[in-house]
Amino acid sequence: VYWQRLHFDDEDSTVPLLAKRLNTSHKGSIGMLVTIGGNIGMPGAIRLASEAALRCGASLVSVCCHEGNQALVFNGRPELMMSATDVDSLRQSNALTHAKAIVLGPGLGHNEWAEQLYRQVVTQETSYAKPIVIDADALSLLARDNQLSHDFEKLILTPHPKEAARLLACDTADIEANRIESANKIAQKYHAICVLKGAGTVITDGKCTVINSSGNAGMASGGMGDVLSGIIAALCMQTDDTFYAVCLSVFIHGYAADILAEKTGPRGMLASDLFVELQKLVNR
Ligand code: NPW
Ligand code: AMP
Ligand code: MG
Repeated sequence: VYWQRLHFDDEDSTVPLLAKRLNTSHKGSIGMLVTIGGNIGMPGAIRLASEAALRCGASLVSVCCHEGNQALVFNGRPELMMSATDVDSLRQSNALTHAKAIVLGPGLGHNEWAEQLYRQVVTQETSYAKPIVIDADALSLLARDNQLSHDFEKLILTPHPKEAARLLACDTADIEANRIESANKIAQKYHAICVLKGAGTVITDGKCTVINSSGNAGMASGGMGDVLSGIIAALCMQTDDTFYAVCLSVFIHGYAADILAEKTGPRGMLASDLFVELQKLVNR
């Protein structure tokens, strides 16, 4: 229903994908996204998520990454801000309180540093009503937790099949054999919107389920999922309809890759190649 209403595939469509930005919009009204991840060895993941968010219209993006990765994460992208480098500086910065949305997980890792950051976000009361995207290693930490101690109003989980298997304590093959049912189980278990990634990404809030039609095998390359987490957060900051924002994010993520694949073929596509097309799509 969503896809038909939006004419996503129609180049000439006059229906904008997102509401037009008001002439009076300012960076304060659109707000700040806080991204948390980028442990040693994985600066790229949080950089990709953060830069994707900027390209999709998040006004301010403030990154919390490992101290040893700062130079790499901010290199060549001075628009990015730095909120913190560990849980103590994150608390001191009040960034979580000021954030309009949060991405937790790209390149986060599983060590003590990561665990503390994860714990801070999921126990912080000011996070309960905000869009929070939990991705990548934060999904593994969530799976270890089994449940969250509080309900979040706008929680979005973006597992690939292996991460989904961790969340449901089953095998990847079970997930792949029952993708729609698996996504629904995750949505219900965690009171969240579940985005079960892979060809034909399933998006569900446990009531309404959508299967994405865009994307291609060129997306089987490192960092693609990290980009998606940034897109979702950015779009959630720009509409109150969180489910729509998530569906639209998944669609434009794949559609940007389809546009690229048409030009160059799927092999060798890089996650950061999507940025130029994404920026055009969010203005369509
Ligand atoms: P297999 O091999 O089939 O058993 P992990 P990760 C499976 C960061 N990154 N269908 C497949 O398992 C992330 O943000 C950093 C079926 C695969 O081997 C995370 O923080 C980058 N199976 C961290 O790395 C770029 C599928 O899952 C295994 C599947 C670990 O994330 C890369 C991998 O899962 C990366 O994003 C599918 N569609 N997709 C950077 N530049 O900094 C995946 N699998 O063990 O959770 O590891 O996803 O690589
Ligand atoms: P991740 O495994 O977290 O890096 O996420 C990979 C991203 O690329 C997800 O959004 C997947 O849905 C997408 N993707 C990977 N392979 C394909 C494929 N063959 N067709 C469509 N989308 C894909
Ligand atoms: Mg991933």
